Amino acid sequence: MKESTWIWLDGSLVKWSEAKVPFLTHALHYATGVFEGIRCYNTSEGPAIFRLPEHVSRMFESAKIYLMKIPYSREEVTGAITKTVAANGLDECYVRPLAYYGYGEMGLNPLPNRVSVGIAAWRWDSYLGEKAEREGVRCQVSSWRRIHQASMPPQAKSTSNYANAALAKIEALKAGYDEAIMLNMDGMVAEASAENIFRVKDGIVSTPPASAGVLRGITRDTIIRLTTDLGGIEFRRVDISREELYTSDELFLTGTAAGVTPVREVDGRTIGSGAWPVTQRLMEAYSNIVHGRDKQYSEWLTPVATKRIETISSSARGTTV
Ligand code: PPE
Repeated sequence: MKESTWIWLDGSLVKWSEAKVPFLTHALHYATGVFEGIRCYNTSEGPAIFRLPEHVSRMFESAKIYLMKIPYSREEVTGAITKTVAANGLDECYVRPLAYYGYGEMGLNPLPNRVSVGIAAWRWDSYLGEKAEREGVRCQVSSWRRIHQASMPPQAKSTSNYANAALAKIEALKAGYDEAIMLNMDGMVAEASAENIFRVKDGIVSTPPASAGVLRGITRDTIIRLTTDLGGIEFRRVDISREELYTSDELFLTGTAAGVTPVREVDGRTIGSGAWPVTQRLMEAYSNIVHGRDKQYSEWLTPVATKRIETISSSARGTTV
């Protein structure tokens, strides 16, 4: 991990190495946290965060599902995110806000504990490997099923959901694959461990609906919008079966961390002919948007006035949100 300098913790910037939590932090034991994954990209007009309001809204919605009260307003969290990116002097980075139940009482009821918020930002370039974008990734359909909405809310981006995702990811990596694709309890395709999935067949682009138990990805939403805006691409939100994965002309994954990544193989079956013209078109459009080269989407970018901070005097600490 490429460490940066500052982490925002409950209202102030603290040194990366000093951003520590007590061992009996509730969320550490019971996974009572909600989080986001956001990216900041370099544009010709300086660094800009992609779809920041949508990410902040999703975090507050995740908290609402869990009856968690984030002790800051959306505006304060938004301001704290841009401040963290700016203070670290980063032009391209990944941003991780986390709201979690802190130290106080043990036991399953999280409500007596204080809700803390932390925000880290660091350089995180390739998520699925250096060659993923160029060569595509190899996926395994997991033996672990995606959590069902009757047990856990899959649309909340909660830390607890990622124990399920981690089991699938570990299994795929140990079997020599790059990523896991999870089916839902009905046996239909849900999503990858940290990405949504899209299929291209006979020129039609499709992705499973939210009811398949997927996280409503913001990259997914961006790609859906692009299928309309680019023209000549038909889009459908439909359930996808396991065998439809194998017989796709193209498959690709979408996520903030992974971007838009082609899938080259699933369970030993090569996908399509090994060329991905539709995926490539969407990848290029996505890259132009996030890097501010397509002005039509400039409202999706929140500029950050980078102002690297070297030290913070103790009197300045804790004074600002
Ligand atoms: N599904 C899951 C399960 C998921 O974790 C992500 C994001 C997505 C879909 C795509 O959502 P979006 O980023 O809004 O397009 N996964 C985040 C966490 C990755 C991590 O390892 O941590 C991410 O990409 O930031």
